[in-house]
Amino acid sequence: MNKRAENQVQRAGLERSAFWMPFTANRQFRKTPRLLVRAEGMHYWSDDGRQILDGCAGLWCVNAGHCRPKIVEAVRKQVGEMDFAPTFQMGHPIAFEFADRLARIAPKGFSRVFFTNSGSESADTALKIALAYHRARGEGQRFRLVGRERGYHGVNFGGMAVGGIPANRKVFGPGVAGAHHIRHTHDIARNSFSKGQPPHGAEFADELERLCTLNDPSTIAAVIVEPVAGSAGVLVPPAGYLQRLREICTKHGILLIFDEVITGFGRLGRPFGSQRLGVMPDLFTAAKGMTNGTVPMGAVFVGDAIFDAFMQGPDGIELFHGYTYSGHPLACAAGIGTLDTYEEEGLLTRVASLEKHFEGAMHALKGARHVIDIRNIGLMGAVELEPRPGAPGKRAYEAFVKAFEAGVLVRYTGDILAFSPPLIVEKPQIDRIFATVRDVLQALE
Ligand code: PXG
Repeated sequence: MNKRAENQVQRAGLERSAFWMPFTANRQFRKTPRLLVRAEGMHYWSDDGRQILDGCAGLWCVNAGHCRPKIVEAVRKQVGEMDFAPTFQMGHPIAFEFADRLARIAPKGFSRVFFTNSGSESADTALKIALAYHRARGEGQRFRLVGRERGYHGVNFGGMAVGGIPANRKVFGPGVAGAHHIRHTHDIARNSFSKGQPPHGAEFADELERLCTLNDPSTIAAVIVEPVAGSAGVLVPPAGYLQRLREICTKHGILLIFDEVITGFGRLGRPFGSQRLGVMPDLFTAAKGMTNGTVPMGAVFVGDAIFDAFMQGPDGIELFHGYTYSGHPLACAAGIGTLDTYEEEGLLTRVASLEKHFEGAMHALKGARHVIDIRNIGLMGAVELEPRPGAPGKRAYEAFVKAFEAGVLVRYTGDILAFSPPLIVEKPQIDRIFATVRDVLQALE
């Protein structure tokens, strides 16, 4: 059977397949499937044999590029040696080794790592650690959790409660009690086409003071924000905004959690976003780039003062929390292979040498058809489109489909196109991504 006929048979099977796809228009997809069958370096290959340049690191996770030999080899070796081992009241050396390697690249004062299996689990774990921390110190009345409009902290109940993307919340009932939100920082009217941190909007952080006044600050346990909001369309924090949040949290004894699931592992030119942005949280989450997307894994990095508070009191289990797969051997092996690759190739700081080029190539789209805003920091950026009247989201979706057909993978959310190529990207590949987007937009209604 030739390739085309094979594809048709495969695709016919998709119509009836059992796979309920996540965050996907399932019926629409089955009529016009996009299937990826192979990946290497900066590229995917589709089932019809086309090479596709990866403009978004899979889903913001494949920071070292695809199928990197050290990572592949580490996982292969581990799966044949020890497939699984529990981490409840026992352990295996590779989990300790990986945690120590992670602590070494974390900002000073974060020498403990709690393993999870995803960004969603990391967000929920961080929120639970915050609640348990206050309780351990005799402040169990702190139960409120504050997130932000347009924030994304995964899809589990805790992350959903503090998350701020309406569609991810609206059909799932009342959720977690005591969840509040401050406003998002997106302000195109004042900050359009900003490069790096936009100048206006530090005062948006003052909404936290209003919540404190309204609810009594001693009832608030934690504030969670993404240093740069990713999923909602790359919303870069205004200059001074995170500093202001930090000050208010410190003043009231509220823990500040950074969700670094996207900003971690080199995306902003430093190992973690906090280091680039110059503001330190009390806890921060990670996932995605932690294993280069190879094996699911996440983590919460815990500030020393918080960990120490748990290590007081009588002997016994200090935190009743964890997952069967916390510190899974395959994930740890993938993670160590990932850190080796990042370190050997200088990927955790490589963005510094690419950022200006990326910024220039993106902002050259100013004036291109439908474009109403462009923003960027590190190796993440967004191009916002004017919504088509009466059909919000359609234009960006069509741009995504057309770019895919033209051999470039981009993300879209609402009417925003998002870009986050692997950190191994070369300048001509950056140029190609944005040249393709320009052509696609030009041809789009
Ligand atoms: N926090 C943040 C900041 C994220 O970006 C999660 C938590 C949840 O991670 P898991 O591993 O549970 O999915 C994320 C995930 C997109 C997109 O298109 C973004 C994410 C996931 C899928 C798609 O922007 N971010």
